[in-house]
Amino acid sequence: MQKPSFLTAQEIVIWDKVEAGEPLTDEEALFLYHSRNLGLLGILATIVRERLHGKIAYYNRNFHIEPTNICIYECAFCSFARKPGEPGGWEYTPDEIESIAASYVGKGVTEVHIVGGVHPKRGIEYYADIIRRIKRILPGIHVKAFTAVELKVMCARSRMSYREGLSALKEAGLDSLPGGGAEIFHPEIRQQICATKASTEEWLEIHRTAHELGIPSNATMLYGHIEKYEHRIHHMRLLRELQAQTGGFNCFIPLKYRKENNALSYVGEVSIIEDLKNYAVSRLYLHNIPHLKAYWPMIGRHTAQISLSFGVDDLDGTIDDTTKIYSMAGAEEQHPVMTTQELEELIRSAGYVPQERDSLYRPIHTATVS
Ligand code: V47
Ligand code: SF4
Repeated sequence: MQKPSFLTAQEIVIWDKVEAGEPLTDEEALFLYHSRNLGLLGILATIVRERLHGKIAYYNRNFHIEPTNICIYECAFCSFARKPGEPGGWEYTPDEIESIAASYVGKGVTEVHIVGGVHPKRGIEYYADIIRRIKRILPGIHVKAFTAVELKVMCARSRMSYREGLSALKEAGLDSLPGGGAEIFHPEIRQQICATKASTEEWLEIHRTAHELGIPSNATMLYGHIEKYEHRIHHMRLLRELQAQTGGFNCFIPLKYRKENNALSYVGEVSIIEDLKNYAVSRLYLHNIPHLKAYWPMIGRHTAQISLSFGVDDLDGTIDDTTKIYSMAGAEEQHPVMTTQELEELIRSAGYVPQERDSLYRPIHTATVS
């Protein structure tokens, strides 16, 4: 692409690095976060996005199971968790989870995403049984399950090391890990928003172990609350470093903090401009993580559509209304569901080419029935 003539000296240096595919420094990422030139951020992120994926925008057909919202922790940003016996809490039995899975037989879904609260009593054996039951009902399904925060506690309950716990779950049919629980890695912020759950080092160790066992994973970042740009860059630097060692991250997912019904409500929410800026800087800084996902139930379908021009190449899935984490926190999509046709139309009308993918980003050309 022709370099515009109005760029400043520092913008020219960054433009040249982006075109050459060189990693940006922390200072350059900070400079971009402070830039008011949103158009330039979109162009730069699009150079990287199109080098990696052309005009393709991926989506998949998935559904969510949130086995329980009973949780031993009290993260300041969470609207979802309840203590045992508190109104609004739920715990599905394994039979109920089986019936949820059974309701998707023949519907062409390729992935189940399982994330929930950190239950005080359940260990690896319980969750391995759930995975086995789901795979018996939907044999072809990819099971992307359990954040590092959940895994830490279930391994401890079963007196297993991370390696032993993850190996047992893999044996039962676990295919990949979702990226949740990462929040913000910097200790100044982590201490204030989720002091007691898995630490940064534990989160990274669990993902490293998964990668070593051949279990790929995603990584998230909860942004737009009390953190500063420096904390976001520190977060992404740790991910970039682990990725350089293992190559196990498929995808990065920035999660916008939503403010309803939680203890951080007083900080409010950031603007859509901030969301787009954050996608662009993530795409530019995380040069070694192949995919950038806009999680549309969180930001709404229209912002997700614009995000395709700010570095995003994946709109996640045709999520059924089975996820409550974001609707309870005030996301616009109270019952998030989009059909394949709706998602494809959303992508096409933004000037991109829809491509259904499996959980490892391999194209699916015909409907797969599980
Ligand atoms: O870690 C909780 C977030 C995460 C709020 O891997 C909130 O494809 C915003 O793991 N505002 C769990 N975010 C979700 C998760 C996930 C989500 C999407 C895609 C993938 C993937 C994984 O939900 C938590 C936390 O960061 N969260 N409360 C809130 N009020
Ligand atoms: Fe529990 Fe997760 Fe909510 Fe924290 S974010 S309170 S770990 S459900």
